Order: sequence, then structure tokens, then C-alpha cells
Amino acid sequence: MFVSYEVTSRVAVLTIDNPPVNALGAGVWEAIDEAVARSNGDPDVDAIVLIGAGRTFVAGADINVFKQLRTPDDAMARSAGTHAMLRRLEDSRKPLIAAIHGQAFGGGLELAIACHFRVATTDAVVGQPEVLLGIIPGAGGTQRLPRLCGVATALQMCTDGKPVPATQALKAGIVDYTTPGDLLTRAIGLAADKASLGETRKAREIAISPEMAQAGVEACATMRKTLATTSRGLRAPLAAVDAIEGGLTRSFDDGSVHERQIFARCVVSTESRALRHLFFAEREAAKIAGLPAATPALDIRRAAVVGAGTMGGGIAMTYASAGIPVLLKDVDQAALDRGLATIRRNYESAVAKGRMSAESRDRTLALISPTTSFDGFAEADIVVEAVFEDLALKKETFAALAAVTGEQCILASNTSTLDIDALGTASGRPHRVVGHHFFSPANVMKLLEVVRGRETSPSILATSVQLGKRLGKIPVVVGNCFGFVANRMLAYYMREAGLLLEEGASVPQIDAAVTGFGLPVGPFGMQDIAGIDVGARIRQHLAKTGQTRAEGPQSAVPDRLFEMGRYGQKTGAGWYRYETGSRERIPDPLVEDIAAGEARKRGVTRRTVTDDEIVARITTALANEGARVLEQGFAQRASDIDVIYCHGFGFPRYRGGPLFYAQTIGLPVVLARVREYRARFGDYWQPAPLLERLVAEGRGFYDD
Ligand code: 3H9
Repeated sequence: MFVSYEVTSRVAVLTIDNPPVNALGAGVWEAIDEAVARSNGDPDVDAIVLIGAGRTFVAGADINVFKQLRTPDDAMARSAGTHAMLRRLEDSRKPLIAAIHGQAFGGGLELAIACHFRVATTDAVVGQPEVLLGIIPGAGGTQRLPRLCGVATALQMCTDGKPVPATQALKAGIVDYTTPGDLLTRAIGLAADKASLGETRKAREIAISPEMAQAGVEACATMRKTLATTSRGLRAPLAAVDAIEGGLTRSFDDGSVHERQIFARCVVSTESRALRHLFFAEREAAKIAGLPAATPALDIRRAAVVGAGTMGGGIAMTYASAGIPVLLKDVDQAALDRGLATIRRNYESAVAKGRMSAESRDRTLALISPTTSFDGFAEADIVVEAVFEDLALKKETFAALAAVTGEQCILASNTSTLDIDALGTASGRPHRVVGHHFFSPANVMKLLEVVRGRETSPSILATSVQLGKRLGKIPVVVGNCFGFVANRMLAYYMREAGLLLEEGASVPQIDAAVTGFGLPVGPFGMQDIAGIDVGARIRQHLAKTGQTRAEGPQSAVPDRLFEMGRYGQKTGAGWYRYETGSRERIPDPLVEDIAAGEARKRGVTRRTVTDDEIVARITTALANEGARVLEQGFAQRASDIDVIYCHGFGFPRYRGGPLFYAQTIGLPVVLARVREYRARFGDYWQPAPLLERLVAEGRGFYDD
């Protein structure tokens, strides 16, 4: 039973109960409909309160259900029923009050605004986050919301999908009352008042004046212009504008049909399938295979970070921003001062941009305690090592940490490539050792690779995942192989970028093809930010043992740049040139000359390379290596790889990640490309056995 029915003081209290978030799945809409009808026919009832059980009002329509909508016609048929049901609710003869706590999101808000009045707890939030799933509000939101709060606010909410606090929603007219006290008591009181006044109100009957329509159409035009630069390949935000605009010049009923048509187109789009895939993938990633749900997580009250460089400083900021006191250690005062200056600058800039108050900056900064000694480490619940990427140094650090920390302390390494087990052995406490691989800038990037060593204990893993979420990250558990998942795949991406360059594509062409595909920055622009020296040193280190990061030829151009001291933005030149104080990438013919020289040395005949080939080579390399990572068990599930690449390197979310994208273009196509590349370029292109098997069996990485 999804909705319970109880009468208190002549008010029917309808409690929606569909844990965990009262999503409106099959049966829930119907149960609400029936309960409102029953209340209307109940002689002992004068008014109705609709409230959610548990932690929230309603988090929206059940996202799982959209999978069943295969065609726009399916979606049109389903939404007709939903619209009719909301209309019946709005036509309730008895006052109908939505009582909101937690969230009223998506269909949850659309349900609430079809009620006559809304009361919310002061800490509740409302929102139309559909665009984040590649759809638009499909249950009347684009029609009722502008009538309640005006076109500008509705446009903002339906295009950015951000939650709006109840206090702001009250000012905007989306909710009518807020209460800091007991929600149900307040809602019952309000219901009784409305009943005694005989007051009902239908949002759909709020008239849109010609002036409002005119101003609204102009606001839509402005929003479209803004979205042209901010929506980065997403179509749903523009579709939401179309739906809102459509309602301004049509009747409510016609506007609703228009909304449904747009919703129906969006819900079957690849963009929506990809974004819904990631919604569940991000949540699934936190689940650790083979780990009982009851595995205890440790309480992290104090942390320490070793190394105050770019990564260490960013990690310390992450802890402090989550309210966890953190010691920040470096070998000498000068290094520490440099690190702290960067941290201060970052917080200052957050204050300047209005993202942080001066008070919160001071409070957060006070949580970071700089030190050049190990004093205080004995009290730390976790230490994150972020020293230079050198195995001998890291081993030394782990041995030292074992001597100065408590037996229960977690020893985490921020290494991006090195062997976690070797660090575990060096510490003498391998069960307490884990990888916490943050991405640069660590205080901004969402991904946290939690690297499971051979002996990492289950409770350390459980703690790492829980802590990752507390730090505002998306934790993904990965296996201990060179580069783990993110950097291992990146090596193939960079290999192809380098080879394409030698074959005849230019640096700006490759970067533009990749950003045109949807990544925020191309491979060369990215390396200029991260530092060409970082990759070059890793290559040199590997070369000593005869290894490479990805099999096959590697372009030597980055080594030439490294030798020339062209490390990227920080030295004013790398793949591009930079004017002093500017980050504008200026193409440099010198780099093209170096590429031509290296191509000659390798006997490569330069040719015209198309943008399509650039995208195909890069995405095929990612999918093929992703399949290998999956098959070898270094990722728990295909979707983890998608989450990692989207959050670690900005693979466009609307393409769902490298493996989801491969599936959308068809695994047989991907396999055919790998075989074609093997024929053209050499045997280092080998199809991943899993890819071959899936194609032979007519399956994909995901069940459709
Ligand atoms: C919509 O409404 C379209 C309408 O216009 C109508 C058209 C006709 N459906 O995030 P959490 C699951 S579109 C199904 O870990 P939190 C979630 O997968 C919808 N499942 O918790 C997870 O499952 P599991 C618009 C859902 O406290 C569990 O609930 N609404 C849904 O960190 C807990 O979730 C949205 O986009 C759902 N709608 O955050 C809101 N929501 O335990 C989406 C959650 O098996 N939801 N689940 O992993 C959220 O933003 C967050 O879940 C919320 C809670 C803030 C509510």
C-alpha cells in the first residue's frame, strides 16, 4: 500500500510511503489519486493533507520507469494519464494541502503544485532537476510553475535543475507557508482553516496576461542565448525553454500537450538514456562487491596530509571544507608556506566569487594546521600521503607513518600509478593501507578512486567510501594495477592523441575535435594544465624497466618538449604558447615541426586526418582498454568505468561514459574499428577478449 489514509480532526492525512524517497512509480500515482477521491467522498473529512513518510516528501517520478518508454508514443500515452490524474487532484472539492519536508523534486514538485496550497519545513528544498536526466518536467511543471512564480524563476529552475531552499520558494510563491515546527500539525491546522474559509486554488487557472506572455517570450530568448554558451551540448535545457514558452502563448491544456510532446521526445533520447545511466551508476559505484552492507565504517574526526604541494594542499582543503580538522605536513617551512599561500588564494577567490563567506573562509582555514613535524599524527584517524610520485620516497614515508600513527589509523596514498601493496608492505600494516587517488584540482574534482590493496581490510574500504561521500566526492573502488582505472585508460587516450599528431593532425585540430565531442578540454590543453613534466617523469621511470604505460608506439614529442623545459602553462609554453599572465592557448608552429621530425624518424608518412577519425580512434582506444580493465577485475562493473572517466576527465555526461558511448554506437562497430586499426597500424591494437565475446554473443556492456 503506497498511500495510507487517516482522518484527524476532520482532515484526511494521506501519507505517501514508498521508501527510500517516495518516488512516484507504478501504483503510487494511482494510490494518491484514489486516496484523494476517497477523501472527497468521505463525509467525515473537510480537507486533505498530502505528506511523505520517511526522509522526504517525493523525490520525483521513479526514474527506473522511463526505461520502459521505448517510443515517444509510449511516453505520450503514459503522460496523458499523469496529467489527467493531476487535474483530478486540482479539481478536489475539498482543500488539498501538500506538506513538504526533505525534497519535492521533479514529479514531486509537480504533484505539490497541483495541490491547492503548499506548506514546507524551513529546511526543505524544491526543484525541477529533470534536465539533469536529459528530460523536462513532464507532469505539468512547465505550465503550472510559471503561473505560480513567474517565467524567470521557472526558466531558471527548469534549465539548471538546482534545488531551491523553501525560504526562497516561499518568496517566489512556489510554497505558501513554511514552518520550523512540526509539519503535520501545521498542515492539519492550515487544512482546517482553508476548509472553514471554503478556500481552494488551482494553479492552472492563474491567468497569463499578454504583458506577462510578452516579457516571458523575451526571457526565453535571453535564456536560449545564455544556454548556447553554458549548456555544453545538452539539449534538455533548451527543450525546457521551448515547453515554458509554448505555455505562454497557448491555453493551459494546449500548453500541457505541447509539454508532453517535448517530454516524450526527450525521454527516448540518447542524452536522457546516458544521463539516467549515470544517475544510477554513480550510486552503484559506492557499493563494494563482496562487502556485507553491515561492515562497520570508522569515525574520522582528525586527518593529516603529508606533502603540501598542489595535490596535498587540495586534499587538505577538501577535508577542511568538510569540517574535518587536518594537519598539513611538509619537510620545510618554505614548502609549507608556498602550499598555504595557494590554499589561501583559493579560498580568497571563492569569497571574491561569492561562493563562500569571509566567516566560513576563516573557519575553514582554521581547521588546517601546518606543521613540519609528525607532532599530532598519533591522534589522526587517517593520514593521506601526497608526496612526490616516487616509489622509494613513498615507501620511506609509509614506514615513517607507521611509526608515528596509532594502530587504527588509516594510511592512504594519493599515488596515481604506484603499487599500493608495495606501500602496504613498507608500512608493515598492509590491512590499514589503501589508495585514495584524488584528481587535480583535488578540492574541485569529484572523483575519488579508492584503491583496494591485496590486504586492505573491509572496514577500511567501507570507511573510505563513506568518507569519500562526506568529502563531497564520488568514490569508486578500483583494483591495484598500474594507473588504476582512470590513468590506465588515459594512457591509451594520450597514446592515440600523440600518434594522430605525428600522422598529420595538428595540436589545435585534435583538441578541437575532442572538445567538439564534448570534453571540456582536449588532450594537449589538459596536459599543459597538468604539466608535461609529470607524464615525462613517469615515462622515464618506466623506461628504466623497459615498460610503457600503453603497449605500442608512443609519440616522443612530449619528451622533446620536456627536454626543452616546455612543461605547459606553468613555464609559459608546452603544447601551446602562453603570454605572461594569460591562459589563452596560442598554437605554436614549432610543435608541429617537432611532430613532423618525430614522424620522419618513425617512418610515418604524414597525411590529412579527419576530425571523425580523431574521435573514433580516441573513443575506440578508451572502450577497448575499458573492456580489458573490466575483464581483468580492476573495475567492479562497467558503469564504474563510465563514472570514473566522466568525473575524472570530463567525458561528456550526455554520452554516458566511454563504455556506454561504445554501446550506443554499437559494439560490433567498435570491434570492427579495432580490427581495422590493427591492420593499418600494427598488432598493438588487439581487441579486448571481452569485447569480442560480447559481440559474438550479441550482447552489450549493459542490458538494454
Ligand atoms: C521526474 O520526476 C519527471 C517528472 O517530470 C514526471 C514525468 C512524468 N527514482 O541519491 P540517494 C534512489 S524525473 C528512482 O543515494 P540521497 C537512488 O537510486 C525525477 N530511484 O540518496 C538510491 O537507490 P539505492 C526527478 C530514486 O539522500 C536511493 O533512492 N527527480 C530516485 O543522497 C537513495 O538515493 C530527481 O531527479 C528516483 N526519482 O539523495 C531526483 N531518487 O539506495 C533524484 C532517488 O538503491 N534524486 N532514488 O542506490 C535525488 O536527487 C536524490 O536521490 C535525493 C536523495 C536528493 C532525493
